[in-house]
Amino acid sequence: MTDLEQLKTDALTRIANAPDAAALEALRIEFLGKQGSISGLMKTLGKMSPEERRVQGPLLNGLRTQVNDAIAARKEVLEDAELEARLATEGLDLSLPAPETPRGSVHPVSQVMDELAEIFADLGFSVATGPEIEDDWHNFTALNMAEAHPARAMHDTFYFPDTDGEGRRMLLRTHTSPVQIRSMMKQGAPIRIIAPGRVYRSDSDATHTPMFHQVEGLVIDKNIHLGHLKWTLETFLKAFFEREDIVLRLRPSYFPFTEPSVEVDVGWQDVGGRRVLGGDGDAPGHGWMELLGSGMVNRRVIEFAGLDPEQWQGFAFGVGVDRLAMLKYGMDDLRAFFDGDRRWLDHYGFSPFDQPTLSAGVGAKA
Ligand code: 2NL
Repeated sequence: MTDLEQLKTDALTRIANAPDAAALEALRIEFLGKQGSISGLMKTLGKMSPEERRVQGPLLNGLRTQVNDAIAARKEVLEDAELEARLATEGLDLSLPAPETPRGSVHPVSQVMDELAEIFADLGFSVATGPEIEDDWHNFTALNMAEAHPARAMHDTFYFPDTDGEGRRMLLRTHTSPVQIRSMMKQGAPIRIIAPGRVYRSDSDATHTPMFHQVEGLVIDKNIHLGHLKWTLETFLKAFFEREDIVLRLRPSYFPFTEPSVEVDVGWQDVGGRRVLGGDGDAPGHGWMELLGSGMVNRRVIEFAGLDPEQWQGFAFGVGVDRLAMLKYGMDDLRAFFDGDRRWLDHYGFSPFDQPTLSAGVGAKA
């Protein structure tokens, strides 16, 4: 027997008898690895005469292929045997619950914004967004807030040191109204939008954070009146709190951007020591809770936004998203909203798979 035949017999026997995957891998390295015996022989081809190479080349290539195939065949046998062994010994209890995959949760503020978008989409409103860094014209002037208005003061509003190209002071928006001004100027009337987002005020205590979330709504069309405002807010609040017995009380108020302005209270009742929204606030043991500000858009604001107030009118409202979330989901500390405490988020967070829908309930909890 030639050396080559000896090597082949030796290799194929040992491969066929390899007891496990590790032993088989060791054999692969021994024969076919970079420093392997067959690889070593392949390297000698280069030093041979052309005649000798013509004979040895096919022999060596054939050997390499045979060894390779033998390893693959043995590997399959070993894997089949291992699977058979596991099937014979391992039991699988299909009645056990699947292990929980770790996943994030939806913050209550985001959940409530999704719920509001869903409810207002059904009423024909689209969602509008805009910059959080604003100029004082869009944030104040266009909303009929005069140069001397107290809300413009440094101790209420975060200003940047610089101005824009037109000399306007730059600031962190104090409400999402500038989004609505921009939408009116860009798309004109009629318009039905909500503007959810972060807003900033220089304020910090147990019930105020310097950043909070607001949703404002705006309708501009022909012949819009307070009745449309009341119906829209009532429909929204009933859908949001998922109660038919929500009762509204409209109180005269003042905002520079609306005329007339109305504060909207919602009736609550005492249920086991807790205030639960619903019912007539004037009934014994009941009360009223202020929930939103609203009104008919001031004609000067319509003018500032480039529309003719003789032709177009409408209503607007604003509500704090953080407060809505606290009321609906029974959270008592506003500051916990922005602490980033995982335990709080695990407790109050929502499943990302549980999208609010009108048919399945906007506030469904996982
Ligand atoms: C509140 C409630 C409110 C508006 C916001 C608004 C927006 C435009 C025009 C007119 Cl573009 N109004 N938004 C209206 C009434 C109330 O917010 O308590 N704010 C201090």
